Amino acid sequence: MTRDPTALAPMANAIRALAMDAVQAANSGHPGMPMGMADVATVLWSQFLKFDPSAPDWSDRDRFILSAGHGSMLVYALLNLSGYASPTIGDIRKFRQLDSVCAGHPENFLIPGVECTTGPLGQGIAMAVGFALAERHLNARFGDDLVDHHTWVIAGDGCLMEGINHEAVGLAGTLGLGRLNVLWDDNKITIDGDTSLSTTEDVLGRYSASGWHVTSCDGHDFADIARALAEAKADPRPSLVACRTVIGKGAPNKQGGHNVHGSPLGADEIVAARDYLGWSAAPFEIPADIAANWLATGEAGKQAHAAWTARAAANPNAAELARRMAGDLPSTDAIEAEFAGWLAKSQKVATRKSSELALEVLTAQIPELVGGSADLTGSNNTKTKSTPPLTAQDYSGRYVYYGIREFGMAAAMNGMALHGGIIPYGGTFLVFSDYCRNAIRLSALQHARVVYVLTHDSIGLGEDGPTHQPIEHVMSMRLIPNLQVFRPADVIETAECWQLALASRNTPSVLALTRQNLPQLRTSGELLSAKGAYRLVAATAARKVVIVATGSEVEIAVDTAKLLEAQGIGADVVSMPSWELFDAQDAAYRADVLPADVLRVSIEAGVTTGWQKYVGDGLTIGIDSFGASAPAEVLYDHFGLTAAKIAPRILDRLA
Ligand SMILES: Cc1ncc(C[n+]2csc(CCOP(=O)(O)OP(=O)(O)O)c2C)c(N)n1
Ligand SMILES: [Mg+2]
Repeated sequence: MTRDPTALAPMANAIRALAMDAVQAANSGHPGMPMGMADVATVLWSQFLKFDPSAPDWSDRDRFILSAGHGSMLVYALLNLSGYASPTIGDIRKFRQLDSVCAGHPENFLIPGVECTTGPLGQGIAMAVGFALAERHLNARFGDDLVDHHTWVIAGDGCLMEGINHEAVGLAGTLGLGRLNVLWDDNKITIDGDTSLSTTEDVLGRYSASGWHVTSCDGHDFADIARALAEAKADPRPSLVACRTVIGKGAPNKQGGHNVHGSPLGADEIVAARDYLGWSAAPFEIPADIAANWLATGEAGKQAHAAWTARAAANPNAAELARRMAGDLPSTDAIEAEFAGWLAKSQKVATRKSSELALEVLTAQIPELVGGSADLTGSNNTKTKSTPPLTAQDYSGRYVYYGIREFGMAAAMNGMALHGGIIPYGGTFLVFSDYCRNAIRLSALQHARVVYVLTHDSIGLGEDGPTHQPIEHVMSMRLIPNLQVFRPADVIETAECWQLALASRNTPSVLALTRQNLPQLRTSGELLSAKGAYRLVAATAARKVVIVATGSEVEIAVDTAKLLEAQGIGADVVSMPSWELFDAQDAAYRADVLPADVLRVSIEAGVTTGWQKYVGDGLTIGIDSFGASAPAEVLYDHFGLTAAKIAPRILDRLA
């Protein structure tokens, strides 16, 4: 533990030097934030943060989240200086270049010590809420001996201005997440200039009103920083520490101005900064005594890790915690046996209800499933008997009442998934996926196993009308890389899609589910949804048509095929619960399911753009306008989505 200011100042200057030199070498990047927060970060890492650089995956480490991701050089410098294997000085020299792990913004999949990907402002702090919640939940289950850590966040003015910040602050306050400590880089500067251009908010007052502990410090006074951080750590409420700082501190002619936010200092200013800071070392060189002081910051954490390892060795629950943290599922035999029994049942239920039935089985067998909804529990069907409420009074619960905070919920779920030990799922209406879209995108980018239960997935929701009826949503979700979008057609496919979602360690999933009841179409077959699409009904007469459909429209496809067969036209029906999984099949399978030598027709109650990929110049039947307010059956007829209206169109095309 280093408290000597004469040692701390050069340590902080090492961060400044690396930041300004790396940004200069890249001729791109953000020196202002790392230089401004160097002093605060040095105190945090040398006196408070619990970490073992030799074990970046140690489950009981404190989590450090750089919400102000544009200041990525700060975390790269901290990890390198404190002795993590990655990034190396070579990586830092190649900051922002293709072959360096030091990407423009910190990416969790490139460097083990980077807990989450940040850059989209506000989401780091919102993910931190999930990290802090995961810690309390696992602590309630496994006890202080195994789970006892803090979540530390550095956030900027931008993070605190973004709307998602309000959701995160409200959630953390309500859940009493006292181990969440946010260090605000209160430099009163954003890209456009002084913060007074755009805000007059009493930030501390807002946090305080939301149940947070708030305090301030001089972000360039080591003793005052340590005082504030100790206060934050001790307070049982989540804490916000306003650290008054000067952006670009150390660049004598540029500090304090908005131009230092996101541009290299330039050769002359770097010379001036070296002089001002008394930093004579060459670029990317750290004097030995300063390097040694930095390496010493990991010592306390190494000892804490060793003590933890000894406790874990004697703890009968340690193996279960290790399983969960590794992301391995428990045995799924009982789940598979239960679902196999459903084939003979013929249940006619909405897929949102099917999802609830599946979740009853899954949550009973998989204790790491933690559910929730953004105030639509009864509509999303996300609550089960095995998931009692997770509250400030009882963190052992498994159901989070997120409130009307879709974006905050999605980001918190990312945080929980990335913390490890939890597989989060959460619900809202599919149409409101737009409210949390960037967090869904970050689930995919970060390889986070999060399951989005998005119900009311089409005009089939009926009377609530066009504001609530998704049209472009399923298709636009399919545009996000590394996101599995499932639209199951019945109770069997819904159970299969849940199984596939949970088995996908590094991929988030969306389940698009109906409000309206659907017949059970499948009575045989095992995990057919794993192929993404499969032949549900084979043509009886000579095959002239293949109809491919998803979700609630598979029933319509089956009825349409019957009308065609009655006229001697052979028609296959293909159910396609997942584009992504189908695209992953080999060419022979894909050609067999969707042969090019017959008329191919798609039916989906949403935009038709995109279906051409599977049906070529065949028919794409869908809805390319907003919906309307009416009962579901009336709307399906109005928009031409009935067998009686589709069959003649197909016959026309064949004629
Ligand atoms: C959601 C989002 N909107 C906009 C941006 C672009 N952007 C990056 S940094 C920044 C200004 C942030 O100001 P502040 O947090 O005060 O950072 P500082 O300038 O103090 O380093 C903006 C607008 C972003 N990264 N994310
Ligand atoms: Mg700022």
